[in-house]
Amino acid sequence: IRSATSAVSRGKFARLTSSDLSFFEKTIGNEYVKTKEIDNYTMDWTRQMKGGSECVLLPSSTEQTSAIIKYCADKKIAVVVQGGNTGLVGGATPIHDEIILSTSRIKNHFHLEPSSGVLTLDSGFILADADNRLAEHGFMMPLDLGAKGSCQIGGCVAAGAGGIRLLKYGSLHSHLLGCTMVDGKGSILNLGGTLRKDNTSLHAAHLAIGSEGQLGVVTRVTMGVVPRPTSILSAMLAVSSYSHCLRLLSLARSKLGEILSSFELIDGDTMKCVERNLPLKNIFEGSHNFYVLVETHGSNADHDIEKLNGFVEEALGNELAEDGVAANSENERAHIWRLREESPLAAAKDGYIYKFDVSLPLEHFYRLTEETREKLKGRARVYCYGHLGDGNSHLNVTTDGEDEELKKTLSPFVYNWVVSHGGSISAEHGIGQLKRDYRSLGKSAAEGDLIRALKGVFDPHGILCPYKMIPSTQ
Ligand code: 2HG
Ligand code: ZN
Repeated sequence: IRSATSAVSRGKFARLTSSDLSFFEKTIGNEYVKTKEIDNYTMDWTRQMKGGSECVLLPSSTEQTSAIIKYCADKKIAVVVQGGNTGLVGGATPIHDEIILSTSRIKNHFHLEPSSGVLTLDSGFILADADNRLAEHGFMMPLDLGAKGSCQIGGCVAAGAGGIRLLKYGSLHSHLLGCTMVDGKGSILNLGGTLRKDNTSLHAAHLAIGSEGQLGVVTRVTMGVVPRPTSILSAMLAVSSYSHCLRLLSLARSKLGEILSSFELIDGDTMKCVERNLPLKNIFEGSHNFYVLVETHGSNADHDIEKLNGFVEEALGNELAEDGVAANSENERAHIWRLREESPLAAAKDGYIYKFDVSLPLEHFYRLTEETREKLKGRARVYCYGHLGDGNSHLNVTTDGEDEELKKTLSPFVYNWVVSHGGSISAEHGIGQLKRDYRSLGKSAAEGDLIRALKGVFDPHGILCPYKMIPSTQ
């Protein structure tokens, strides 16, 4: 098990003592201070990273969180904050012996204001559970992702999660109105508010988005939610070339307009991998070079069906697509989504996996896959799937076993390629520990200085999630 891209030495933090444990037990109750069977917390979801923490704390409120962090700041105990532990870059996984503060029990408060569609909820609510509760009132969480059954809303904010319908609804920056955050001194910060419009100050709550627990622990979130679409339609198209995929994206934008909610890509090698490694069949006969999954969210089924059929007919008519299937039932819809959402699982079953999550201008999007494939010919399998509509490629490379040479050379190759083509080395998964060595690539020195200064304001002792995205100011 690796702990990071490169080894990092332990900071000058205090070692946990039995009197620390007694304080925690007194503050949150014995049963919520776990010291045994904590592998599910010390190891990341991909089971590739593991830290040596000796305890997990499960506070149930902002106040308990504040008491813990205040104590840790006083004693210089390092803390890593963890939500549903579904991240892909080890941001919530300890590296050395940081104690783990889990937000799983902070899930009491849930309040929807139905006239405005403003929701305030505690950070430990699981995304799918929150969404199900909203469904009863005709609302929906604007974000959706494969990990929805386990990821928590606080973790989504801290990770800056993107997902599969960002194309229509926008990122969390479009929705977050306020949050409660416990900073690295243990102070409770109520940032922003509940209003959709409030330009009376800097939008400080937005600093929580993508902060990876390094500025504070998000304990409560206020966000705008969206009307639940009453008509959801999906279609999959088989496509011969990447340039045709791009032309289909333009066609989808013009033909589907405001109802276009997802435009996802699966390349031919990924589809073969899905069929080889999972009990899941392609919906098309024969193989194709690319597949795009299109989804619409609207409020009038007749109108949406007409639009989607018009799009598919035109795509087939002018030969932008080789084949096309519009899902006719909930089962068919689920099937085509499984092909896309289980692509990461299929790739992981190949053996050893090197994962990337990059943003690229669309003209370069697929060239990265082609050049990586060319470079690794005969040595590795290269897959590309992702959110084409957002310019977000999930490039995944697999080998039968761990390849030391590839581990050293592949990331620098991919990241330098991405930055030199105007992209970003992390589109939606973050930096965490996996990309720490590359965190300044493509960013100006001035931006780095500003972020380090902010870290110093929020967490002057550097105890929150050390060794990761923001270098310690200590
Ligand atoms: C997805 O879009 C997730 O499926 C995971 O962001 C991507 O694991 C991956 O490569
Ligand atoms: Zn993704």
